[in-house]
Amino acid sequence: LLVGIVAGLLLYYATQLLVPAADRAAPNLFQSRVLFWSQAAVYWAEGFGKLFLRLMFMIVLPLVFSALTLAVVEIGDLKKLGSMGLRTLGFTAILSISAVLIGLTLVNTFQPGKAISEEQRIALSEKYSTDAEKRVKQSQQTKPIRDVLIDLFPENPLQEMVGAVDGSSKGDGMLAVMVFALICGMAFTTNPQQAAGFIGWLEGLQLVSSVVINFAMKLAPVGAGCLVFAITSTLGFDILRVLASFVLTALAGLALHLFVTYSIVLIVFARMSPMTFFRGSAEALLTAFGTSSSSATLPTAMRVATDDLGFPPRVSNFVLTVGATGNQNGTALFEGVVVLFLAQVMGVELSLAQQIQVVMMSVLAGIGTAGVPGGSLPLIVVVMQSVGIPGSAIGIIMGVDRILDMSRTTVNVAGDLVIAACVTESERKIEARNLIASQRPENPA
Ligand code: DAS
Repeated sequence: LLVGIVAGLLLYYATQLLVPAADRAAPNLFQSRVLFWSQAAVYWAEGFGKLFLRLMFMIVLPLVFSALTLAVVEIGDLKKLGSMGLRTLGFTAILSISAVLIGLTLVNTFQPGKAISEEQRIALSEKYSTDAEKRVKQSQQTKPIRDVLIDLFPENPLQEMVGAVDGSSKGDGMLAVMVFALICGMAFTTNPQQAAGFIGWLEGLQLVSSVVINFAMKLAPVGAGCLVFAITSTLGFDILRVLASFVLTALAGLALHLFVTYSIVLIVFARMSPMTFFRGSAEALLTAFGTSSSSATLPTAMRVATDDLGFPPRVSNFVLTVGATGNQNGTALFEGVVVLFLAQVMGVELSLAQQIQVVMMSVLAGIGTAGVPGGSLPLIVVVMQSVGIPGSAIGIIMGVDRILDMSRTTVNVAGDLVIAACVTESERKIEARNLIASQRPENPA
């Protein structure tokens, strides 16, 4: 990241300041060669950066479809899920929706993406928009809310999958695919034995997608560095100021959710002191921050939940396992922030209906995110493209994603432990009620 930034700034000021000055002093001495090599450097750096992004784009469809379908299958048939599962789902929905709303509120309030000039916005738009994505952008902004809801249910899922990227979809593109995946998941739960073969295929698809993401994230230091170099050499220091305000907005949202929302939920629903909770879960939260992976943190979270927080294993094992893949509050919040930020940077105005769509997709994408480093990035591209933001614009934030991934993973794991605390308290209340009922003397005949 630092190499990309420093090299980009040197190139920017060389081509913007030194070359014009040299031109005035000694015309055509060496400027053309400097300009040629600087353009060549940006050209190839940008090319490698786009190759890195393509690794993520290529697994968006299989990841979204397999992760969402399996998330529903893992939650299982709501009747069989039992009351503990329903309460876990309920808390997951409350925390995820509140997370996205915090993110959207902060970005709409502070507008971090508006801090660049109009010509810089045009330069970015030209650099990142393809014609197809411009078509999606126009189509999305004029649709009435009634049609947005109808188009959630695709006429032809395959066409929606292809159309989500090239702008040819009749419906809502990836949002329609997500709804299709949820419906498939619910259908599987009616007869998982007979559908076992297809579920196994989906598990393989999800595994392959996660392996490709892991590989892409190994290239991230170079890929993100190239993307930051290309954008910094084009826009100079301004883009760094914009990225800094984006990082601060995202971190503020995550901190608000971690320390305010979770504390309120712990006090109200778990009757637990936030200080006790954060002290007891410190080891799990530090592991999440260090690994940027909810899945890698799961064993530690399970041990911390029973040994340090005192939750019963049957509650914490269930809630944490479901939560590690299905409850990603930090990611949902981050998706709201990054999508709106990039819309501001790219000059894409989002209507209220589109922002509501971002909330729905961010909550769903939070369910479908793989608990690995950078697991949400392909899904963020999906949310972006569904509201007309060019998917490749995610390259703008790639350089600063690492610290944000560490932070949002910490919030994800904390959210799973908060739900375990709430479900533990509700289980205790149910047992207390059953005990009282069982001790009540039989009614005299
Ligand atoms: N790193 C992911 C996780 O492990 C979160 C993300 O990519 O947003 O939860």
